[in-house]
Amino acid sequence: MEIQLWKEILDPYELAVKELTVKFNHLIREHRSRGLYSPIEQVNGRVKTISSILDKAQKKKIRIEDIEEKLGDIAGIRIICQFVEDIEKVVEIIHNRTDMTVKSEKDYIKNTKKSGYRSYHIIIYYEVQTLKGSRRIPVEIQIRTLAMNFWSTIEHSLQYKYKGSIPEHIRTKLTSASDAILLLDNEMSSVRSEIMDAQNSFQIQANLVSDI
Ligand code: 0O2
Repeated sequence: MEIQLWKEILDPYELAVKELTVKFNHLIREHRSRGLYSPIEQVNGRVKTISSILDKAQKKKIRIEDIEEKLGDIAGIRIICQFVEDIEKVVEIIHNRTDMTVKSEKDYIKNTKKSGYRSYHIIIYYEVQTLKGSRRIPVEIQIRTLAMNFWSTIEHSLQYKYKGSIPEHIRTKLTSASDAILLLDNEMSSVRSEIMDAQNSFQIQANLVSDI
């Protein structure tokens, strides 16, 4: 398929990612400007590159004409939270929104992947307006803690480096690092309310200074 055609196909996905990034960032600002703790710490978005779309389609034996229907993560949003408890809150926010329809969910926090990967995935439908009218775009939202994100970013780079076949001795280290991340998240949860209080009073101070 020609590059130009791919660009046209991916254009509404780009729009969906841009709009959703703005909306989730706005949620962070809304919480903070009201002196409330934000369950979302950070938001990133991306549209899969053409080469990684084709790689994944080949791996999953998906025909080119079925890619849009069968690949749920062409458009992706990553929401990073401070604490595991915040993830539930974000899931609830997404369920309650009228501009996002939940298509499916995967809880890799309760059901950790064999690799040690943890994250909560939700595929939503999100409507965008294009020159050709409205389009319902599937978007995969990955929600995870800062610690889970640290692990998965490192593991993702290693998968890339070793082309998917990470050597056994490194796999063993990744498994124990994943266990350590679980412990770290649990420890942090036990001081969550103290940290939230400290951050709220810091935010209120910052708002007062910016009002002067
Ligand atoms: P990239 O480069 O991040 O886009 P399935 O439902 O299993 O048929 P799929 O799409 O593999 O299909 O679903 P899954 O398992 O929910 O994974 C989707 C995405 O989650 C992956 O996209 C990764 O971003 C992330 N992910 C899943 N498993 C792992 C893992 O073991 N380690 C890391 N680091 N990330 C993982 P891509 O397209 O694989 O990669």
